[in-house]
Amino acid sequence: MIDLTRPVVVLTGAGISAESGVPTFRGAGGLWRSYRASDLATPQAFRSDPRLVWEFYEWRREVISACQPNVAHTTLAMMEQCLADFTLITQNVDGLHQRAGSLNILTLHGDIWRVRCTACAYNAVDTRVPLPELPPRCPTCDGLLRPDVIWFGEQLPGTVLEKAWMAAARAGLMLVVGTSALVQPAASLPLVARRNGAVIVELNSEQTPLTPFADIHLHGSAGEHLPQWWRSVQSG
Ligand code: BJW
Ligand code: ZN
Repeated sequence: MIDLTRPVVVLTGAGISAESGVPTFRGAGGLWRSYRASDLATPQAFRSDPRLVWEFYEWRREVISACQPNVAHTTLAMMEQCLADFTLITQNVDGLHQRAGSLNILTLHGDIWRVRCTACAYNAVDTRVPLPELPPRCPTCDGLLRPDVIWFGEQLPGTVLEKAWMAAARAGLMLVVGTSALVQPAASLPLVARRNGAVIVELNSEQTPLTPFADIHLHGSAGEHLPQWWRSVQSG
């Protein structure tokens, strides 16, 4: 059933980083102070209180900087080394896939370690924790900087989304790990793959709206099941 000679595409969400200690969005750790993460990850929240939103991101950056990639991240990096046609699509902004050694990554929702200016084209990596001033200002025009991530209601970067869509459409196997499969357009990618004949394998500690459409649902933690699944697939 699993044909590794055809293109393999993996879509990941917050659940893959949970065992590294990064809180998920909709799980128990998804609250910061009394705010839901999904209420702060919006342009409206940033417009009305940029400092509050930056304090949320400062906290996330601090938590993530203390985390290490886990065995699920490293398994995906190994898969990339072994397979001729492999694409990793992630909704995560934490940079743990990159730190685990994955190379061909499409980051749908941006990167928490980059900042960009709300007034000019300035866009740069900034890994300082903590940042020297909050909210940070643009070194070029003194405008307000924001995290270089995609918030609700914002368009995903066109070229990245186009590449992800094309990868999904030509996939022979799509592995979906640790996402609630609620947030569009990422949640549609496995359905695009399925419509074009891909086998869908979902790995999640819970059922999701994707579960009824998956050919295989592996129920449990990514850290335990992903390496196990990869060993079993490799040994045929
Ligand atoms: C484990 C585990 C373990 C735990 N092992 N598993 C069509 C219909 C309805 C609405 C829309 C639509 N099209 C667009 C929208 C609006 C919106 C949307 O989808 N809303 C829905 C919620 C209803 N989408 C957008 O606004 C997107 N923009 C867009 O489409 O533009 C065009 C447009 C705009 C407006 C209208 C129409 C079109 C942009 C979405 C951007 C999402 N941004 C965020 C924040 C990023 C920055 C940051 O990190 O701060 O991205 S929100 C947040 O959700 C973050 C995540 O990447 C994303 C997905 O979350 P994820 O990864 O699934 O995490 P969780 O926590 O939800 O789930 C974790 C899962 O892991 C769970 O299932 C656990 O069981 C599991 N798990 N531990 C295995 N150890
Ligand atoms: Zn600027």
